[in-house]
Amino acid sequence: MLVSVLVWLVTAVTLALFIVRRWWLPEAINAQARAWDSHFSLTMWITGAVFLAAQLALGWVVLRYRSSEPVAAESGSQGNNRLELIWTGAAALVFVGLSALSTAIWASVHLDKASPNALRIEAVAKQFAWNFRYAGPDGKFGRTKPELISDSSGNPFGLDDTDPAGRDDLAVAALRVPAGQPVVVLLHSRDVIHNFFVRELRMKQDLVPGMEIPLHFTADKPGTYEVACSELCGLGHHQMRTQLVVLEPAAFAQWQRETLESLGVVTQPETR
Ligand SMILES: [Cu+2]
Repeated sequence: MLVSVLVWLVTAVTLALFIVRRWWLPEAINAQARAWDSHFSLTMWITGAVFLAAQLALGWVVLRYRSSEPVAAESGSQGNNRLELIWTGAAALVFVGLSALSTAIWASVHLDKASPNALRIEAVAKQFAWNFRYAGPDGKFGRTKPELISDSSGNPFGLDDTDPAGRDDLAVAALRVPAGQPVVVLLHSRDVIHNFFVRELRMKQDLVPGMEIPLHFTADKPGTYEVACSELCGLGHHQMRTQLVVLEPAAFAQWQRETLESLGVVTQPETR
Protein backbone atom coordinates (compact mmCIF):
# COMPACT_ATOMS: atom_id res chain seq x y z
CA MET A 1 0.00 0.00 0.00
CA LEU A 2 2.90 2.26 0.89
CA VAL A 3 4.54 1.56 -2.46
CA SER A 4 1.50 2.68 -4.44
CA VAL A 5 1.25 5.86 -2.39
CA LEU A 6 4.94 6.48 -3.06
CA VAL A 7 4.48 5.92 -6.81
CA TRP A 8 1.63 8.44 -6.90
CA LEU A 9 3.57 10.93 -4.80
CA VAL A 10 6.59 10.81 -7.10
CA THR A 11 4.22 11.25 -10.04
CA ALA A 12 2.57 14.30 -8.48
CA VAL A 13 5.90 15.97 -7.63
CA THR A 14 7.28 15.30 -11.12
CA LEU A 15 4.21 16.76 -12.83
CA ALA A 16 4.19 19.74 -10.46
CA LEU A 17 7.78 20.60 -11.46
CA PHE A 18 6.68 20.84 -15.09
CA ILE A 19 3.44 22.70 -14.38
CA VAL A 20 5.01 25.32 -12.07
CA ARG A 21 7.82 25.96 -14.62
CA ARG A 22 10.15 27.22 -11.94
CA TRP A 23 13.18 26.09 -13.95
CA TRP A 24 12.30 26.61 -17.57
CA LEU A 25 13.76 27.72 -20.86
CA PRO A 26 14.72 31.39 -21.22
CA GLU A 27 12.49 33.56 -23.39
CA ALA A 28 12.58 32.80 -27.12
CA ILE A 29 13.72 35.69 -29.34
CA ASN A 30 13.05 34.47 -32.87
CA ALA A 31 10.31 32.74 -34.82
CA GLN A 32 12.03 29.36 -34.98
CA ALA A 33 12.67 29.34 -31.24
CA ARG A 34 8.99 29.99 -30.61
CA ALA A 35 8.10 27.19 -33.03
CA TRP A 36 10.47 24.87 -31.15
CA ASP A 37 8.86 25.85 -27.87
CA SER A 38 5.37 25.01 -29.03
CA HIS A 39 6.62 21.70 -30.42
CA PHE A 40 8.38 21.04 -27.12
CA SER A 41 5.16 21.80 -25.22
CA LEU A 42 3.18 19.45 -27.46
CA THR A 43 5.73 16.70 -26.80
CA MET A 44 5.53 17.38 -23.07
CA TRP A 45 1.73 17.29 -23.03
CA ILE A 46 1.56 13.98 -24.91
CA THR A 47 4.33 12.24 -22.99
CA GLY A 48 3.09 13.80 -19.74
CA ALA A 49 -0.40 12.36 -20.27
CA VAL A 50 1.04 8.92 -21.01
CA PHE A 51 3.31 9.20 -17.97
CA LEU A 52 0.38 10.14 -15.72
CA ALA A 53 -1.81 7.30 -17.01
CA ALA A 54 1.00 4.74 -16.68
CA GLN A 55 1.94 5.83 -13.15
CA LEU A 56 -1.69 5.87 -11.98
CA ALA A 57 -2.15 2.36 -13.39
CA LEU A 58 1.11 1.18 -11.80
CA GLY A 59 0.02 2.41 -8.37
CA TRP A 60 -3.39 0.84 -8.83
CA VAL A 61 -1.94 -2.55 -9.85
CA VAL A 62 0.39 -2.50 -6.84
CA LEU A 63 -2.55 -1.70 -4.56
CA ARG A 64 -5.05 -4.08 -6.14
CA TYR A 65 -2.81 -7.17 -6.32
CA ARG A 66 -0.90 -6.73 -3.11
CA SER A 67 -0.42 -9.78 -1.02
CA SER A 68 1.16 -10.47 2.30
CA GLU A 69 1.85 -14.03 1.19
CA PRO A 70 5.09 -14.74 -0.72
CA VAL A 71 4.27 -15.40 -4.39
CA ALA A 72 5.98 -18.12 -6.38
CA ALA A 73 7.93 -16.75 -9.32
CA GLU A 74 6.36 -19.14 -11.86
CA SER A 75 2.85 -17.92 -11.22
CA GLY A 76 3.67 -14.54 -12.75
CA SER A 77 2.17 -12.87 -15.79
CA GLN A 78 1.65 -14.89 -18.96
CA GLY A 79 2.02 -11.82 -21.15
CA ASN A 80 -0.53 -10.41 -23.53
CA ASN A 81 0.55 -10.15 -27.14
CA ARG A 82 -2.35 -7.92 -28.12
CA LEU A 83 -1.56 -5.38 -25.39
CA GLU A 84 2.15 -5.50 -26.23
CA LEU A 85 1.34 -4.79 -29.85
CA ILE A 86 -0.96 -1.89 -28.96
CA TRP A 87 1.41 0.02 -26.71
CA THR A 88 4.53 -0.65 -28.77
CA GLY A 89 2.65 0.52 -31.85
CA ALA A 90 1.30 3.59 -30.06
CA ALA A 91 4.77 4.54 -28.77
CA ALA A 92 6.28 4.13 -32.24
CA LEU A 93 3.50 6.24 -33.73
CA VAL A 94 4.08 9.04 -31.21
CA PHE A 95 7.86 9.03 -31.80
CA VAL A 96 7.62 8.99 -35.57
CA GLY A 97 4.72 11.46 -35.62
CA LEU A 98 6.44 14.01 -33.39
CA SER A 99 9.65 13.73 -35.38
CA ALA A 100 7.75 14.23 -38.62
CA LEU A 101 5.98 17.27 -37.17
CA SER A 102 9.31 18.89 -36.24
CA THR A 103 11.01 18.47 -39.62
CA ALA A 104 9.67 21.77 -40.96
CA ILE A 105 11.32 23.68 -38.10
CA TRP A 106 14.57 21.77 -38.50
CA ALA A 107 14.58 22.46 -42.22
CA SER A 108 13.92 26.17 -41.71
CA VAL A 109 16.98 26.40 -39.47
CA HIS A 110 19.44 24.03 -41.09
CA LEU A 111 18.37 23.40 -44.69
CA ASP A 112 16.73 26.59 -45.95
CA LYS A 113 19.01 29.23 -47.41
CA ALA A 114 19.36 32.60 -45.73
CA SER A 115 17.42 35.42 -47.35
CA PRO A 116 19.61 37.12 -50.00
CA ASN A 117 19.47 40.48 -48.21
CA ALA A 118 20.54 39.02 -44.87
CA LEU A 119 23.37 40.84 -43.10
CA ARG A 120 26.46 38.67 -43.46
CA ILE A 121 28.70 38.36 -40.42
CA GLU A 122 31.80 36.22 -40.30
CA ALA A 123 32.51 34.34 -37.09
CA VAL A 124 35.85 32.77 -36.26
CA ALA A 125 36.22 30.62 -33.19
CA LYS A 126 39.49 29.51 -31.69
CA GLN A 127 40.63 28.11 -28.37
CA PHE A 128 39.11 29.95 -26.43
CA ALA A 129 37.59 33.04 -27.94
CA TRP A 130 35.09 34.32 -30.48
CA ASN A 131 35.66 36.96 -33.14
CA PHE A 132 33.11 38.48 -35.49
CA ARG A 133 33.70 40.46 -38.64
CA TYR A 134 31.37 42.89 -40.42
CA ALA A 135 31.91 43.88 -44.02
CA GLY A 136 31.27 47.57 -43.27
CA PRO A 137 29.48 50.14 -45.47
CA ASP A 138 30.90 48.75 -48.73
CA GLY A 139 29.22 45.40 -48.03
CA LYS A 140 32.37 43.53 -49.03
CA PHE A 141 34.65 41.49 -46.82
CA GLY A 142 38.31 42.29 -47.32
CA ARG A 143 40.76 39.61 -48.37
CA THR A 144 42.25 37.48 -45.61
CA LYS A 145 45.39 35.39 -45.51
CA PRO A 146 46.02 32.68 -42.92
CA GLU A 147 49.68 33.71 -42.53
CA LEU A 148 48.56 37.18 -41.41
CA ILE A 149 46.47 35.83 -38.52
CA SER A 150 47.87 37.27 -35.32
CA ASP A 151 46.01 37.75 -32.08
CA SER A 152 48.81 39.76 -30.49
CA SER A 153 48.67 42.42 -33.21
CA GLY A 154 44.87 42.46 -33.16
CA ASN A 155 44.32 40.68 -36.47
CA PRO A 156 42.42 37.51 -35.57
CA PHE A 157 41.04 37.17 -39.12
CA GLY A 158 44.34 37.63 -40.95
CA LEU A 159 42.97 40.69 -42.75
CA ASP A 160 45.20 41.81 -45.61
CA ASP A 161 45.38 45.62 -45.38
CA THR A 162 46.49 45.99 -48.99
CA ASP A 163 42.93 45.15 -50.03
CA PRO A 164 40.78 48.33 -50.06
CA ALA A 165 37.61 46.26 -49.46
CA GLY A 166 38.96 45.43 -46.00
CA ARG A 167 39.52 49.03 -44.87
CA ASP A 168 36.03 49.33 -43.41
CA ASP A 169 35.83 45.77 -42.08
CA LEU A 170 35.01 45.65 -38.43
CA ALA A 171 36.39 42.90 -36.19
CA VAL A 172 34.88 42.64 -32.73
CA ALA A 173 34.57 40.13 -29.90
CA ALA A 174 30.80 40.35 -29.30
CA LEU A 175 28.13 39.60 -31.87
CA ARG A 176 25.82 42.55 -32.52
CA VAL A 177 22.80 42.19 -34.76
CA PRO A 178 19.93 44.50 -35.70
CA ALA A 179 16.54 43.43 -34.34
CA GLY A 180 14.00 42.18 -36.83
CA GLN A 181 16.50 41.85 -39.67
CA PRO A 182 17.74 38.56 -41.08
CA VAL A 183 21.39 37.86 -40.44
CA VAL A 184 23.59 35.01 -41.53
CA VAL A 185 26.58 34.13 -39.40
CA LEU A 186 29.30 32.37 -41.40
CA LEU A 187 30.91 30.04 -38.91
CA HIS A 188 34.60 29.18 -39.09
CA SER A 189 37.02 27.53 -36.70
CA ARG A 190 40.75 28.08 -36.59
CA ASP A 191 41.64 24.98 -34.64
CA VAL A 192 39.24 22.38 -33.27
CA ILE A 193 35.48 21.84 -33.40
CA HIS A 194 33.58 24.49 -31.43
CA ASN A 195 29.85 25.07 -31.16
CA PHE A 196 27.83 28.24 -31.47
CA PHE A 197 24.96 28.10 -29.00
CA VAL A 198 22.47 30.76 -27.98
CA ARG A 199 19.75 29.46 -25.69
CA GLU A 200 17.28 32.20 -26.58
CA LEU A 201 17.59 31.32 -30.29
CA ARG A 202 17.31 27.58 -29.47
CA MET A 203 20.11 27.15 -32.01
CA LYS A 204 23.23 25.11 -31.83
CA GLN A 205 25.71 24.67 -34.64
CA ASP A 206 29.17 23.16 -34.80
CA LEU A 207 32.09 25.14 -36.22
CA VAL A 208 34.36 22.78 -38.10
CA PRO A 209 37.92 23.63 -39.15
CA GLY A 210 38.19 24.01 -42.91
CA MET A 211 34.48 24.60 -43.41
CA GLU A 212 32.25 27.64 -43.68
CA ILE A 213 28.90 26.84 -42.11
CA PRO A 214 26.18 29.47 -42.47
CA LEU A 215 23.62 29.86 -39.69
CA HIS A 216 20.78 32.29 -40.28
CA PHE A 217 18.25 33.79 -37.91
CA THR A 218 16.21 36.90 -37.28
CA ALA A 219 16.34 37.94 -33.62
CA ASP A 220 13.42 40.22 -32.85
CA LYS A 221 13.83 41.10 -29.19
CA PRO A 222 16.54 43.63 -28.26
CA GLY A 223 18.70 42.52 -25.38
CA THR A 224 21.95 40.88 -24.40
CA TYR A 225 22.22 37.11 -24.52
CA GLU A 226 25.03 34.65 -23.94
CA VAL A 227 26.88 32.89 -26.72
CA ALA A 228 28.49 29.83 -25.19
CA CYS A 229 30.79 27.38 -26.87
CA SER A 230 28.90 24.14 -26.56
CA GLU A 231 31.55 21.68 -27.67
CA LEU A 232 34.19 20.54 -25.21
CA CYS A 233 37.14 22.09 -27.03
CA GLY A 234 39.98 22.07 -24.52
CA LEU A 235 41.02 23.14 -21.04
CA GLY A 236 39.68 26.69 -21.40
CA HIS A 237 36.34 25.58 -22.87
CA HIS A 238 34.36 26.86 -19.89
CA GLN A 239 35.53 30.43 -20.48
CA MET A 240 34.82 30.43 -24.21
CA ARG A 241 31.82 32.68 -24.21
CA THR A 242 30.73 36.00 -25.53
CA GLN A 243 27.53 37.97 -26.05
CA LEU A 244 24.86 38.27 -28.65
CA VAL A 245 23.61 41.86 -28.48
CA VAL A 246 20.36 42.48 -30.33
CA LEU A 247 20.00 46.21 -31.03
CA GLU A 248 17.24 48.31 -32.55
CA PRO A 249 18.24 48.86 -36.21
CA ALA A 250 19.01 52.57 -35.62
CA ALA A 251 21.20 51.74 -32.61
CA PHE A 252 22.95 49.05 -34.63
CA ALA A 253 23.72 51.51 -37.45
CA GLN A 254 24.95 54.04 -34.90
CA TRP A 255 27.19 51.47 -33.22
CA GLN A 256 28.70 50.47 -36.54
CA ARG A 257 29.27 54.11 -37.57
CA GLU A 258 30.79 55.13 -34.25
CA THR A 259 33.06 52.10 -34.05
CA LEU A 260 34.34 52.70 -37.56
CA GLU A 261 34.89 56.39 -36.82
CA SER A 262 36.85 55.51 -33.71
CA LEU A 263 39.07 53.41 -35.99
CA GLY A 264 39.54 56.39 -38.30
CA VAL A 265 37.33 55.04 -41.09
CA VAL A 266 35.19 57.72 -42.73
CA THR A 267 31.78 56.20 -43.34
CA GLN A 268 29.97 59.04 -45.12
CA PRO A 269 29.36 58.04 -48.72
CA GLU A 270 31.55 60.00 -51.08
CA THR A 271 29.67 62.53 -53.14
CA ARG A 272 31.10 63.82 -56.34
CU1 LIG B 1 35.07 26.02 -28.00
